[in-house]
Amino acid sequence: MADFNAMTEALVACDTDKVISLVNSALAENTPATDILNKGLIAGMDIVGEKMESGDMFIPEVLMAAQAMGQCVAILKPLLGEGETDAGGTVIIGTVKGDLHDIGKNLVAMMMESAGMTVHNIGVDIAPEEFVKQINEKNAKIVCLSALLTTTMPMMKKTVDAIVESGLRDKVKIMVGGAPVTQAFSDEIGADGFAPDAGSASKLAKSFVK
Ligand code: B1M
Repeated sequence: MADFNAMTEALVACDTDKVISLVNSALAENTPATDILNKGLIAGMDIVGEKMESGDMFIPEVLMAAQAMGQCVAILKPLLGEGETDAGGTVIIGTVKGDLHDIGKNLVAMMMESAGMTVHNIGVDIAPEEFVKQINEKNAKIVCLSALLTTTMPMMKKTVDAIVESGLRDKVKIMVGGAPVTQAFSDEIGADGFAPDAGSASKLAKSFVK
């Protein structure tokens, strides 16, 4: 049986080789990729966050854990999809200006891609005007904004405002997400939808293009 606790512990210990080996063993035992992600890896990143907050882990260690997480996500990627194709719709996704967190945003992009959407993952620290430029250039139907910091949430509102000012608001659905973001915040800033995790983000995006 998959040892999710060992996976969590290895991630918190930044032991990349061990966590990868545990992920591979779990897959060999036919453990669902979503269980490995949620019960082993995301649980580990939550502990990393707590340790970071209490001063028991420092930025270089958090980065090492994040890199280990990224390698595991790459292993799980082909297995996380819903196996659907041709959901239609072009999506732009990025983390808002001032914010460098990308693991969750990349997971959302991955789930949408595997649901058959065309996803342009434009990175982190993206200014409002860059989102506008990309929506225009890619003729996107959906734009997804990610923020992990309470201090960068106001940048989501600035991005929504920039989209309104550009005249593109009626052409694009705006979705928001990230740990501190809520449905109430989404409503308050005039976004079209909030998703708490990658799976629900993918479902919501599909509902917008159907
Ligand atoms: Co940062 N960090 N960090 N960090 N970091 C948090 C977010 C924090 C909660 C840790 C803590 O103190 N407990 C805290 C924020 C506190 C707050 O604002 N309330 C924090 C802080 C303070 C900081 C710095 C300011 C620290 C410092 O420098 N003093 C700094 C800021 C840098 C910056 O961005 N300008 C910083 C830096 C970093 C690292 C660079 C070291 C690293 C990021 C590496 C990387 O991303 N490549 C890092 C990390 C790893 C974290 C934690 C530990 C883990 C984040 C993560 O990847 N989670 C995090 C603590 C935590 O979240 N528990 C923390 C796993 C990921 C799968 O979940 O990103 O939530 P998540 O994504 C989910 C959902 O939120 C949702 O779906 C995803 C999958 O289910 N989702 C969306 C995400 N985006 C979406 C977009 C959508 C829809 C859904 O669009 C529609």
